[in-house]
Amino acid sequence: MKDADKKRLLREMLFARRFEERCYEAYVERNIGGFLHLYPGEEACAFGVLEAANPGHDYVITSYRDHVHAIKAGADPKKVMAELFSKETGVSKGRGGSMHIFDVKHRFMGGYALVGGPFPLAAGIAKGIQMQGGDEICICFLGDAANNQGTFHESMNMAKLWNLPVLYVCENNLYGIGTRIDRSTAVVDQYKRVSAYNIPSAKEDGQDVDLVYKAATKAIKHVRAGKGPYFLELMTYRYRGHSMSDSNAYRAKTEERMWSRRDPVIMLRDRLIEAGKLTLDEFKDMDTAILDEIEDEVIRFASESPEPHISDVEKYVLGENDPWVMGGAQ
Ligand SMILES: Cc1ncc(C[n+]2csc(CCOP(=O)(O)OP(=O)(O)O)c2C)c(N)n1
Ligand SMILES: [Mg+2]
Repeated sequence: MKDADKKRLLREMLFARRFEERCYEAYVERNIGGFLHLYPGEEACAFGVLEAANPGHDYVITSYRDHVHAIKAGADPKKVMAELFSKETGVSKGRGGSMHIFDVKHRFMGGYALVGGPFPLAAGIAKGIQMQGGDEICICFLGDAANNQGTFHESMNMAKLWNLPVLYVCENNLYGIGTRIDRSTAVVDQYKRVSAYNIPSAKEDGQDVDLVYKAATKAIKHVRAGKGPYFLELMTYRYRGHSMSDSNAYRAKTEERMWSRRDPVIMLRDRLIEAGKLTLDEFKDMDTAILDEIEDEVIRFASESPEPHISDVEKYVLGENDPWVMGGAQ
C-alpha cells in the first residue's frame, strides 16, 4: 500500500471511530433508539479487507455491527446516521435502523439481525455472480459465535461444492455477547473449521490494518480468479459491550487494557509517524476536522431531516396482495 493510501486509510478509520463514538452519545441523548452495536476496536478488519477489494463493484454483507462496513463500501455517512435517527433520509428510509443498513447502489447488501443469517445470503449472491459470469466477488463479514449456527456449515458446504466467488471474513472478537469463545466453541481456531469443507483459509492479526490488507489481497486474488471460496479469520476485540444494553461486566480489565495497547488506529498512526510521513500535530488537526465534519454535517443532516410521514406507514411493508408474497395475488 502506498503512503498516500495509508494516510487516507488512517483518516477513514479515525472517521469511523469518531462516527461510532458519536453514535454512542446520540443514543444516550435518545436520538437513536432500539439496538445499537458499535465497532470501535475492530476497524482494521473492515478497512483492511475492503481496501483490498473493489467496493461498489464487489458485494458486501454483514451482521448487525454494520455502520462502518456500509460507509467503507460507499454509503454516505450522513444517510447512515439519518437511518440511525430513524429519519426519512436514511439509507433504509428510517425503517431499518442500526441493524438494517442497506445501500444497494453501493452493493452493500445489509445489515442483518439474525446471527448466521448472512452466510447463505452471501452464497446466494455469489451464485448469482457466477451465473451471470461477472468478475465481482461477495464478501461476507461475520462474528466468531455465528460460526456455531447451522447456516455456517450449510453455506460452507454449498460454497465449496459450487466453488462460489465468496470471501468469508470471521471477525473473531473472542466473545458472542458475554460468552467467551472457549465456553461456546469446541474448535476455537475458526480458520481450521472450514478445512472440513476443503475451503482454503488463513488467520491474521485483525488489529494491524497492513497485515489484514495483505491477507485479504491474497484471499481476494484466489476468489476473483474463480478458484472458489476462501475463509479469513481476523483476531480482534470490541472496546464496548456487545450492544448499548450490555454492561460489559464479564471481561477482565487486564484483557481490555492489553487489547487497547494494540489499537488499530493508533498503530497505523504511529507507523506513519515513525516513517516520517505524518506528524502528531497533523494527526490532531485531522481529528479536529473529523469531529467538526461529524457534528456540522453528519449530525446536523440527521437531526434536521424529517421523520417518515404517518401517511407513508404502509409503504415498504409487504402485504398479502403483493405479488411476491407467497399466496398473494399472482
Ligand atoms: C439466530 C439468532 N440467535 C441469537 C441471536 C442473539 N444474538 C445476537 S448477537 C449474538 C452473538 C453473536 O456474536 P458474534 O457472532 O461473535 O458477533 P459479535 O457480536 O461478537 O460481532 C447473539 C447470540 C440472534 N440475534 N440471532
Ligand atoms: Mg464475537
